[in-house]
Amino acid sequence: MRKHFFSGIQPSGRLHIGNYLGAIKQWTGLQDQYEPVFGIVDYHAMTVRYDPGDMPGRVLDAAASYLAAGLDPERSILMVQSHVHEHVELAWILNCVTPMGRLSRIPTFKEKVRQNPDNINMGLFGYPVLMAADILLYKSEIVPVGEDQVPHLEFTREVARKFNSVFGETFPEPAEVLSRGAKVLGLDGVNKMSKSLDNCLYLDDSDEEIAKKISTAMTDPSRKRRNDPGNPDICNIFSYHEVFSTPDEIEHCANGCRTAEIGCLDCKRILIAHLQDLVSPIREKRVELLSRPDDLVDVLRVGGTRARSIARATMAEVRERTGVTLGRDSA
Ligand code: AQP
Repeated sequence: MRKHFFSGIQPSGRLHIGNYLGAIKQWTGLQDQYEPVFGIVDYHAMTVRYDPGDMPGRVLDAAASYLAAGLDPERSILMVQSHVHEHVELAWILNCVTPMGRLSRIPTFKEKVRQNPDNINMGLFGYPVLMAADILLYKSEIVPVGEDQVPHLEFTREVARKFNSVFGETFPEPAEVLSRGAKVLGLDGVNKMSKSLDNCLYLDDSDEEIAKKISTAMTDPSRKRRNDPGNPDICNIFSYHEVFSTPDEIEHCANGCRTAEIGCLDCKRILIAHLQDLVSPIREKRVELLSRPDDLVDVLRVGGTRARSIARATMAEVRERTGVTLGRDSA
């Protein structure tokens, strides 16, 4: 039997190439070795202000992106987090073995507080605990994620260890699996590419939008004129080349930039072609999938049922260990 692991993306906006490289691309390669659970984590997306009327559309949109980018609902379990209540039940139990001081030191919390100063809520504070529950509910031994999630994985291991030491061996300590492109910077060249910062190349951008965004994106800030030699090491566009271009193209761009033989636009043209090749088929497939929303809902419903049966087994064990079984039905 294939082992499970859980990984997910928030339906907090359109998915972007950071989500693709940090998560979805790796996921597609793990579908034979494991029976993965890929969640659309809507409870996580509630930690910032949102319009409830938008949520169903965002979930559908994420499902279409998952499928269009190559996830196969036969080999994987595609589900919505809120369809499996055990996620929040386990999160509560894990809350009770989590020191508050440890949570307050997590860098992503500090970052979100900076971004949402007027809405610092308990959900935001406890976000890593819910994420630990997502992962541990399926007894994940690995979790493919982008670099920004490494502190959350470290925290998840600590929570698993704490639970095991208090209540007995129950959870494995999951390891993060990072890909090439585990940290994609946004088009601003400063922050990580992020839905909420809208500094993204989206998986549904048109060829024209891709060309426009890359043509106007920041490069090496010290290269002011075409004839100035540049430094690829501090150029955001070059960091994209390192992920998307061939070794020959990377060398051509690095040397051409350092010697000023090529200008930023020459370098960008090569990148634009690669990005258009990546995004076009995903965009077209998404349109086709979104024209059949009922089929997408069916995929999520079936995935929810499959995920629930794994989650129920784990929670039965967790309730046993924590002593909350008296008078309960087994489910
Ligand atoms: N820029 C990135 N580079 C590499 N990987 C990334 N991921 C996100 N951004 C990058 C990876 O995508 C997965 C899901 O992320 P998420 O949507 O659940 O949360 P996030 O990391 O907070 O993504 P965003 O776009 O920044 O969302 P908002 O703006 O709503 O907070 C994770 O595996 C993540 O590593």
